[in-house]
Amino acid sequence: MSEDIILYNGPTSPFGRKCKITALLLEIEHREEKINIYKSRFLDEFNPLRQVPTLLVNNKTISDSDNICLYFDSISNKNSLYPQKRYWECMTMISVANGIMENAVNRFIEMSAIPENEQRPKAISRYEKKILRSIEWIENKFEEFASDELTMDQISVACALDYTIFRYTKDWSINCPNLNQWLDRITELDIMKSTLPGVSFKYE
Ligand SMILES: N[C@@H](CCC(=O)N[C@@H](CS)C(=O)NCC(=O)O)C(=O)O
Repeated sequence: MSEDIILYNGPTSPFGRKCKITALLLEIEHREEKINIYKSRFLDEFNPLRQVPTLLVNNKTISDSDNICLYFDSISNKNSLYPQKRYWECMTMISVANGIMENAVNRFIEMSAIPENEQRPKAISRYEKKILRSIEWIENKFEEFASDELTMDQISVACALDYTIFRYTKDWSINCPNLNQWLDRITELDIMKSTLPGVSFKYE
């Protein structure tokens, strides 16, 4: 029986982009719906956190981008995106990439949705430090991370770096020349071009 798979996504979510790219690479048949998360009360029934991405498989919820990607990997006939030889390194790299996305999302919300006089400069600086420190950490591991085959940690890092550039800065590229060159190559791929961020909905 073929599954009815719906990927609820947002127009700019880096977590959602990671899932969409994974679905494309693994040739998972699915329908993607870009929703305004702030007005999507219907989602609460399926995911009480009301977040994108959320996946419905025949009405069963799979929440969190990591679970969604693992699910896609488990049902695909293609080679796994999780390399067995460096499995835990890959999982840790994915977590670091998720952390970059999380801090970049929080920073953006703090700076764009909160009145200027209520913004917390210390929180913003904390988000920025974590983002930049994580990117340098990845640069220092570049040799073990970069390979010809596109793996789940690479997809996650590409989404995290591209989102950092989209919402914050590309200044990290000065100290991270390997990652910068690598990202330039990756962003030329069709899967990256066809999943570029759109116009975001107003935070409310
Ligand atoms: N840990 C989650 C994070 C997802 C997440 O933070 N999604 C954001 C969009 S980038 C969201 O839905 N925000 C709306 C909200 O939390 O109210 C994942 O990996 O899927």
